[in-house]
Amino acid sequence: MLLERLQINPETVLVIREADLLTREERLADADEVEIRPVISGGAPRGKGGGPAKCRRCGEPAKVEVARANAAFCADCFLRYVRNQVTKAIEEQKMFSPSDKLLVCVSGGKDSLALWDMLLDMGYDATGYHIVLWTGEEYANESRVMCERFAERRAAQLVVTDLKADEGFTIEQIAREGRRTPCSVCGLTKRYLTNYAATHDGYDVLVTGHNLDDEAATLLGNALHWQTEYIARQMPVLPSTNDRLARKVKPLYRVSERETAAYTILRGIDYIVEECPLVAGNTALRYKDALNLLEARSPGTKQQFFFGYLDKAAHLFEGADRVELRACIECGQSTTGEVCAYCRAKKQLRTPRVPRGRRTAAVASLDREERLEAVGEDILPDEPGVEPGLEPVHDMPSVSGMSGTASESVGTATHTAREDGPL
Ligand code: Q46
Ligand code: ZN
Repeated sequence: MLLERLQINPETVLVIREADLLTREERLADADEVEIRPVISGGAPRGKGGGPAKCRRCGEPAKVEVARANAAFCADCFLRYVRNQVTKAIEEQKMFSPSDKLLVCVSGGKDSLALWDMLLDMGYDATGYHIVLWTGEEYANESRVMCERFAERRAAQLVVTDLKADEGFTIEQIAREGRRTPCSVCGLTKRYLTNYAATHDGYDVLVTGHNLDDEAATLLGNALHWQTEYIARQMPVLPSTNDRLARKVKPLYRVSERETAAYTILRGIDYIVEECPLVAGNTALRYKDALNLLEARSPGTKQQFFFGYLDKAAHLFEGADRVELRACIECGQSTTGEVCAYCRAKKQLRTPRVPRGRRTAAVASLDREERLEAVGEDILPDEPGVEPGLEPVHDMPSVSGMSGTASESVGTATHTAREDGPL
């Protein structure tokens, strides 16, 4: 009723009262204070006859409704349901084994922290990796704090790269100078730095927090533009094809954004609720919006779309992403040309501004090259205009010579750029 009165689609939010989740049947007292937290996506069934929903597994009053599974769960059974989805993803897709060293990209957002939490609970050797992107002062500080607090609480190892201190630029600066779209450079930077960290610091697998909503939105964007080479790369596992490319996996691809949000709340994990200040430029949002409309009318649409692609269509695109790779002459990372897109982008930051009339053409041509490279090196944008996950796995370094140093005091480590680096 409250949500109806506020004209809020209940499928896109979670209602929280004193760190507890409320289902839509629960009544509020006048004195109750509730938080209506936007989480995007999801859905919910009512109990039989319109009564309160019961947990499908144990029959206790439900806490979380999962419309796409036509089910509702109590807190314990919901956590179990989410973990089962992740276990199924890891096992069915042969993502990694208990002996592998995992590097988990963490942004401070709900998806990546929920995933890190689950992997640690499952007993994996999972180190977190956070890049301070500086898409906004406050946002950057808070995101880092969320990751550090989580690492401390779980006594887990966290590696941090500070873009400003270690690489000499900030995404906010790029947004301000207007030479490139922030999300385009940000996506490129994250892919480059995560790949660097994974391949140079001895990790077997790079793990990202892309969820079902992210994957369905990316697939929709790619299908609308028939970007077959990007469609071919939209798999939950991207194998390493050479020692400069990390194996990448997405264990949350079976879990929706609303479900990871509910998981973090029920587990008492603090995450950064605010969106990245530069998110307005993220074109994946419009595909997410479109899918949310469909999901609200037909729960299960996103799952049907993405799982259907994996089961029935992915094999049709096999090989569409094949390109010849070589080592970047500047940094040694894989690239389709002489100089990789990251090195080119960094150089461009140092060059004089493009005259106003020529700026569009210059930016467009660089983006086009990057898009071509993305097919081969997977360090660049996943697909034109569609940035990976809204969650900054947010969704990172591989310049030969970069090094990581562990900080003993808080269990974190910082990558530092080499002094003779491209910047
Ligand atoms: S962090 Fe970066 Fe996202 Fe912010 S600037 Fe865009 S890509 S929105 S996933
Ligand atoms: Zn390079």
